[in-house]
Order: sequence, then C-alpha cells, then structure tokens
Amino acid sequence: MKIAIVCYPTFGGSGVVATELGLELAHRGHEIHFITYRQPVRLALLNSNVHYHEVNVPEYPLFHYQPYELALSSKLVDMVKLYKIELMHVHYAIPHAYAGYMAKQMLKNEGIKIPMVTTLHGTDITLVGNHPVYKPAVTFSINKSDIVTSVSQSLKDETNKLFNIKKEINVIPNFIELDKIRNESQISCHRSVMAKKEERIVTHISNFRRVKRIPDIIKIFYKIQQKIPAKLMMVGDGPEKAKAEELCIELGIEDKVIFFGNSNEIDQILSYSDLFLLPSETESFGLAALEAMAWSVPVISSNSGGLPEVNFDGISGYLSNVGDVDGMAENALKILSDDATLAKFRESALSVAQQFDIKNILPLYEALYHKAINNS
Ligand code: GMT
Repeated sequence: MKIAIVCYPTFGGSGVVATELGLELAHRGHEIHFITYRQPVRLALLNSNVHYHEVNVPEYPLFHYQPYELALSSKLVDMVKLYKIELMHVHYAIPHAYAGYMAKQMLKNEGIKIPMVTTLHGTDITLVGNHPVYKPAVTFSINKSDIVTSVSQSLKDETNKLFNIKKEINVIPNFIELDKIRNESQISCHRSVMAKKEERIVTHISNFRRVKRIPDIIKIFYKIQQKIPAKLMMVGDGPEKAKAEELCIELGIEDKVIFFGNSNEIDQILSYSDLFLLPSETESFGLAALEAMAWSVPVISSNSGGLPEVNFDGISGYLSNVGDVDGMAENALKILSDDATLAKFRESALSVAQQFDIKNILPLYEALYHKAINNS
C-alpha cells in the first residue's frame, strides 16, 4: 500500500508511535510518505519505501497565526496526486484530522477518492481537543474519518464521553519493537558513569508538562533515597523542568538527581535502570512505561487513564491513585529493597511488554487500512 502518515515530528509519544509504525510498514514493503513540518526525530534513514515531505508555511505579516492546516492540506493533495497515495493515516486529531478531511474533499473534487484513518493519542482529546474553541472542529473531523483508532480502551471511553462520536472507535494499543531492543542490549553500557554499584537507578522520561506531575517524581525519589542508596535519572525537557531542579535543591538531593534534557540515549539509560516512575495526572496509554518494561524495568505509576492497560498491578510494577506519593514510594521500595524481588518484577515487566510487540500490533493497523481502502 502507498500510505501518507501525518504526525508531529517531536519527541512526544504520538510522533514516536507514528514514526515507528511508518518505518515498520516500510520494512514490510509498504511505501510510506511522512508529511509534517520537520523530519521526525526517529526518522534517521530514508530509503525507497520511506519518503519525507516537508510542509512549509510561508510567513506573511498580515497573519497573526500562520495557517498550518491550509499548508498541510495542500501538501497532502499534491503528494497524494504525485505519488498515487492510497490512504492517509493522521496521528493526533488536532489539526491533522481536520486538514486531512479538507484534503479528502479537495481530492474528491478532482475525482480522487482516498480514505483517512485517524488515530487519537490522548491529549488531543483529554486536554486540548475538549476545549470549547476546538471541540466542534474536533468532533466533526473525527466523525468524518473513515476509520478511527484510539491507543487504549480508556481513551475510547473518554472520547465517547466527551464528544458526540458516531463512528466506531477501534482500540489499537501503543507498541514496542522488541527485536530492536534485543539487538541494542548488546551495545556497551555506561552504568558506572551514572551510579555506584550499590545504588539503584530510578528513571523518568517525559516532556515535563504539568500532566506528568514532575514534583511527585522528585518527592517519591526523596523518600526512596532516604531508605536505600539510589540515583534519579530525569530525561526530557519541558515547562516543569526548572521547578523540578529547584525542588531537588530545596530537598538537598541535587547530587543524586541527573537531568539529561532531551536525549538520544534513551535506550541506553533504560538498559541500566532498575525502576521507572510515571505518576501522571492522566495518560492515555503511557508509551514511556511500555518502553521501560521492554527493557525489563518495572514501573511505579498512577492508575489513571490507560495506565492499568499496560502496567499490571503487582506484576509489572504497581499502580496508585494520582498524587499518592507515600503509596508510590512504599511500592517502589517493595520492588527495590531486595535483588530477588527486583529480578521477579523485571522478568514480569518484560513478559507484559511482549504482548505489545510490534509484530502483534502492526497487523491490526494493516487490516484496518485494507478495510478502509476496500470500502472507499
Ligand atoms: O504526553 C506525552 O508524553 C506526549 C503525548 C503526545 O501527545 O504525543 O503522548 C500521548 O500519546 C502517547 C502515544 O499514543 C501515549 O502513550 C501517551 O500516554 C499520551 N499522553 C497523554 O495522554 C498525557
């Protein structure tokens, strides 16, 4: 199939899912065209099956806001015609589903029929899309998609609760490429640079937005390090980072916390981590938790959104109510206090992650693509 993938090219989860999905589809022989405003971060190699088309938005002083949706929908029209693309898969409803629908209509006007699959990732529904200024357009473009998918049952329920959706929503969870991890686990590992042998390594990776409850992470770690030798790896960047650094100084643990910023060494950091913290206010799925589990790292998370669908309580880690810092710290210590318990949780975390291997998930998307093309 010839497929256009529209996504955000950033470090965020939806961009990562879209890019990895496109690369695996290309690996399976499909022709993939990424259409976005910058080359996606995980899209290093382009080849005959992987194309990238940049959406340019020329600056014009009259516009207070540059019209990205217009540029994107025009680019979609041009690329669909040029490469005879058969299907558009847009990730993140805002504004991609809206721009995709406009492209569909323009193409229809020229006698070209093309189906659109929209994948809802979470914040496009729970945080941004639900805002009254966007809601009518988001509802409209979801309903006008040929196929809609969401990354968890929880997000599907939430979408149906918040919006007047007339389409069936197909749940296709986030995934992980376990073969890649097996290969990368042979790379050299620099654990000793980060922590002493006797120290446990606790890790958090995110975009440091408020929804991640960054202060909770610091407070949980503060309690952990009071009981056992430990280091905290904070990977990523975002609006809450500076406050987190201040909190570490206030609590006197700045020498035990390493802030990496956005890193390309995520796999390496996870490969020597002992525990992953994700106490988010809400998380439609929690791809970062799955990535940790794939590296055999157990997860302490909140129980909100789709997190219970990936982190199994008492098996791959533990879940607590949002904000229950004491409970999360206690559970962390249960896992970290002795080697045998940690080893058991490590093993179970990996076996849960195996359920989300790309090999199991990709055929679900392919089946929907075939359905959409056949019905269009
Ligand atoms: O919150 C993030 O980490 C980024 C965000 C995004 O919009 O890309 O991630 C969302 O999509 C991911 C991929 O489907 C999910 O795994 C994340 O749980 C989801 N984030 C939230 O729901 C807060």
